[in-house]
Amino acid sequence: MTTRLFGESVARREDPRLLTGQGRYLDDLGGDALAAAFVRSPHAHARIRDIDVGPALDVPGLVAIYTWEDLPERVGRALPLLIPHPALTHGRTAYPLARDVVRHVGEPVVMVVAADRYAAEDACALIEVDYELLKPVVGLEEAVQGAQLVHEDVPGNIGAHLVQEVAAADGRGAREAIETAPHTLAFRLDIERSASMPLEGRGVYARWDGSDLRVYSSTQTSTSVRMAVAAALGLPLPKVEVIAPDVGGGFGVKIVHPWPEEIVIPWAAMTLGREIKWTEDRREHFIASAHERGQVQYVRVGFDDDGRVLGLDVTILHDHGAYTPYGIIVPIVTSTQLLGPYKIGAYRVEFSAVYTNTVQVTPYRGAGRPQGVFCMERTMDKIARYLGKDRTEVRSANFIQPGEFPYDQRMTFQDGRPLIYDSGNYPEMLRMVKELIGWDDFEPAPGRGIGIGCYVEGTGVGPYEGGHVQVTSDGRVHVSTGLTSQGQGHETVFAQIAATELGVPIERISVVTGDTRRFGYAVGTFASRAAVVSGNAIALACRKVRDKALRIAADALEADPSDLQITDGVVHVAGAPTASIPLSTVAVLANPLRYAFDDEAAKATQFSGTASPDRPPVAEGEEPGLEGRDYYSPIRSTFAAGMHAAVVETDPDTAEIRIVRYAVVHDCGRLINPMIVEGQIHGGVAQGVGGALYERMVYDAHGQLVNASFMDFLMPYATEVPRVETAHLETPSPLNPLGIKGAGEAGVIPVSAVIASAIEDAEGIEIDRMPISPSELFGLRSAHAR
Ligand code: MCN
Repeated sequence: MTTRLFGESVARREDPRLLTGQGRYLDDLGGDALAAAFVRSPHAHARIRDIDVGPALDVPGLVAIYTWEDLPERVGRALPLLIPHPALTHGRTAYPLARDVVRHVGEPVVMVVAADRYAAEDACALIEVDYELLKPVVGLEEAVQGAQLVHEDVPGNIGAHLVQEVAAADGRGAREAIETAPHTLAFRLDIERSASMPLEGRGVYARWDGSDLRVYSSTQTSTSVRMAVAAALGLPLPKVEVIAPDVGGGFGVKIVHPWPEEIVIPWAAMTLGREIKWTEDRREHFIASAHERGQVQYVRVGFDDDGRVLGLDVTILHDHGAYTPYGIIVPIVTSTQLLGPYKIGAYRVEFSAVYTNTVQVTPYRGAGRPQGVFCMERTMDKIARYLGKDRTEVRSANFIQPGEFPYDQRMTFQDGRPLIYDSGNYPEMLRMVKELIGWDDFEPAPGRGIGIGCYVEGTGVGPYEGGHVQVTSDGRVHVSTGLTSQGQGHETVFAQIAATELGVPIERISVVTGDTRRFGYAVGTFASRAAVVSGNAIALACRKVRDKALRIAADALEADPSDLQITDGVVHVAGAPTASIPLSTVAVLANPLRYAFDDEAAKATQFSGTASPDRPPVAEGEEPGLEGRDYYSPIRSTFAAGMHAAVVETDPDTAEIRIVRYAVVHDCGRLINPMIVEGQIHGGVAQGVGGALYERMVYDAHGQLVNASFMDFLMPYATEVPRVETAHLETPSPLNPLGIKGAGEAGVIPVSAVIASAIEDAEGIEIDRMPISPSELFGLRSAHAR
């Protein structure tokens, strides 16, 4: 049957369009729009004494120049703090344009609008901002000394401090359990800053027609941008539409809503009555969007002779940059998800979110999990090394067993709900990954090592998503959902779900995402949630439509709905394909205002069921049209899991690190499209390789990001990314109707831990930092030899 497509590796339907240059990205729109450009702070920390726009006023093509003082009160307010938390006692957000103090290089200070980007940039170059320099706070150690403050009213630069502690079954706390354990270890882990680096940066294009505002944004959250813009501009929600066109990658950075540019550009478009567009350049992306990952972790662990963890105590210093627009979600995720697939006796996780004069931190693919997994997996490796045991044996000794689900980690998850794992099979996963990489047959040799890393990932977080499904009288099915797409393949997978649920060939199904004109209530694409939350919502909406189609068809065919099924877009009596009616005809019947597009549909009028004189044309309780809408709101997150293993070789002279093999076993519940999931994993692993070996944001003592270009910021090329060998395990989630778990971030999460594990095996030197470069490895070798 052509319509049972759930679980099939259907080729990505969006690719012919995207790969032949027919995608419509932000910068493809608004060819006639005015251009915006920004004067951004060249200093990490300074007070604005004066802004002189005079020299720029003669630039040909200049239309307008705006500073914070030009913004109306409502527009100029500090940007919203999106996810407040009781521990975030000193949350701080920026103003759309800097008000009096700039707190990182790149902060927008002045907006220029001009006929084109050249003129706008020329004007920017002539605007003189007089700054009083303040001492910048750079580096976690310096920040927590508190001698200089990023925000004058935030003592010690501590924005948030949270301790989460879970006692052992005998009531002992983590510190006591560690002190009384047979063995203890203590160590420090350093994780450097990195960032989402989508091919397409951010961008906004706004137009006002005198009554309504339309905003295009390269965003992961169009519905939330809409709410933010409407609120800031004082417009009723129906007067604002936000559309995410094709988006060339997001990886987390486009989750923030609103970005300053998403407020000031629509406002200026309204004020001037002109279309205005801005597309971020790469340098702006480096210095004025968001980073992530940077943490220092102090770990103490107590364990028994088998390597079972009796107590774990982790203290995290999290570099939050200058602002906390997205709350403290990243360190919260680190501290809850570092527990991984393990039963830990007693644990205590403490973090401080620390302000520095650097770009703010918001989630980047993995969002705190790579740091947590690095912590726990380094711990497992160190225990194994200490006890002289195989690293997989120590992991096995700590695994949650298949019969123990649902497993309550007795902590609060990032959404405020209990941290309960719904399903999984970690011992089987370990067996699979060991077999895939050949763990037991691996021949150790100097300069050649094997490593492993395990993780669990809470996916499909709420609060909700919706789906709308409409069958039109030409037999086509139009699916829409409010969340956005950045390359995940949603046009394909959501069509697969609809094809399977409705029994319609996929060629007749189209999918629209991220357009508030089509679907106004949605949360967004992040935290590996689209498949679970929108996927189930679309399935539920399809079921409504299917039920309605069967009711109408039953009437027409004088059959019982329970005897009907839909195959290849035709409703028929089960086992009697000739007693049938096409869905296109059902769609015509569903709307008594008949308009037949073709002969087939015209024939629908021969069915008299719905035209009975003693019934209203639209039956009671029904609505006209063959369409339906439904929402799915998960009770709590569903937990995907994975185990990766790698073989690396290190050069004895240059300390170059080469990944020779990379194996992944992954469990995201029922797979909608295995090929797409594998693509997601491959992409994630590539980003993970960047985090493990290459990518870091290098700030100097003045708070200047010295490697803010692709000339200097190392990313892996295809030549550095290994072939990824993948196998799937499917433990369906009992929490949602389709039994699925998320997959979008999985690939990136354990890579640094896996590579560190393998380098350590190759070199016999402990690796406590990510990334690790050849020169650092060389330095560690020299130190080790002394
Ligand atoms: N999928 C599936 N079967 C499952 C689970 C997922 O077939 N059991 C498919 C989904 O249908 C979807 C893809 O795998 O096509 C990823 O699904 P999901 O885990 O729901 O993740 P989201 O769709 O919510 O995407 C968000 C996730 C995140 S958080 C980041 S960051 C990220 C990522 O996706 N950013 C990306 N992958 C990206 N891929 C691209 N190309 N570009 C980005 O910016």
